[in-house]
Amino acid sequence: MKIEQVALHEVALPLVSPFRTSVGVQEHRVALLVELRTDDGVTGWGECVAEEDPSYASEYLSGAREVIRRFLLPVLTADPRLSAARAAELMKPVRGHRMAKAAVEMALLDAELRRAGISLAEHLGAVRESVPVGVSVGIMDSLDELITAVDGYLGAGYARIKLKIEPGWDLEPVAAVRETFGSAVALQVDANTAYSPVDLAHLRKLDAFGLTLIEQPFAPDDLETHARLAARIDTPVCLDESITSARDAVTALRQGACSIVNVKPGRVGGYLEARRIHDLCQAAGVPVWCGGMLETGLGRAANLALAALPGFTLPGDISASARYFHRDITDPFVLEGGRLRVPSGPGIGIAPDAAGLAAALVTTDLVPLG
Ligand code: SMG
Ligand code: MG
Repeated sequence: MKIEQVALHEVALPLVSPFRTSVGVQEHRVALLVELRTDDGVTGWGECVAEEDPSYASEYLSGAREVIRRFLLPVLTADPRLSAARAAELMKPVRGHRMAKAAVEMALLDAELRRAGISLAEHLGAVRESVPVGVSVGIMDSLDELITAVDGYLGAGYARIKLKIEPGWDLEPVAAVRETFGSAVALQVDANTAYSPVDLAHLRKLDAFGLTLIEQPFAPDDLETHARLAARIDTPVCLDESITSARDAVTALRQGACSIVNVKPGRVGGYLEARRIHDLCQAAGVPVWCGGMLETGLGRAANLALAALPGFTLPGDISASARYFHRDITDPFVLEGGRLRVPSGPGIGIAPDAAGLAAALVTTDLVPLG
């Protein structure tokens, strides 16, 4: 396969409601899409999950665009034997920038699999046609507001609730949700690194609420404190920001820093590395689930393919399009009994619809290829 043309599109989609986490508030999802045409005349789509600001991760959208244009595409277009499977190795001389790499790899996978008539789900080893999904609920101004939001999501059928927490918004919101909706609701929390080692005793109080897991309470590079918490708390500790590769996952598990892994393809450099994490966790009996980055329908489609693998035993942050956007850039994903259907068409199984893309489009950059 040879890359003939690449367009980088920036799109902005207003969120149906602001999404607040311990690292900031988002009112729009601004995303970078990779549209890549190959010499076979096939078009592949990739989505870069980097956000506008380097607050969740060190990557950010305009930096990712620059890295893709200046460094990643040149090494890929120069290779006569380019394939999606070799892309990560070819891009290795560029250090880091995993979200940028993942977007390019996704577009290559989409193009290659479209041409072969194989779905990404089948290619990755999916075993399910639909998957149960959860919803991530932001930090709110009041407990009343939170209860109303959770009530709406449970009414819509979501299979589990994740509450964003931070110091000052943790025990009370969790207690309020448990008291209002009962112990049968699958409930978990995500701190996005908001706590420090002095909070160990405080976090142990979460054990009273029967949570599925606590996600990333401490800094990404602080495996030690995660391991100390894991040794002192009954609630399973899950890592998100700390895991940027399969090797990181092995290290974290060996150190006892987590017993569950949140797999985000963008964070780990692509769907193929994400599958490696799935494989090693499955072999070790460690549950994994698919994280979310407020993706458009493109990233959502690919995440559903990944979440259909057998080791994804917990519902992911892969909600219906309507949870995020008034209008997605693809056909919307709709909840059916707490589940989303895994796309079965070739490649990622979906593409932007022209009107949806036009409505969200901010800029298009045609990348000159050497
Ligand atoms: O896509 O439903 C979604 C969002 C899920 O909470 C979500 N993502 O840390 O897991 C996470 C966050 C990262 C993005 S907001 C900083
Ligand atoms: Mg997280």
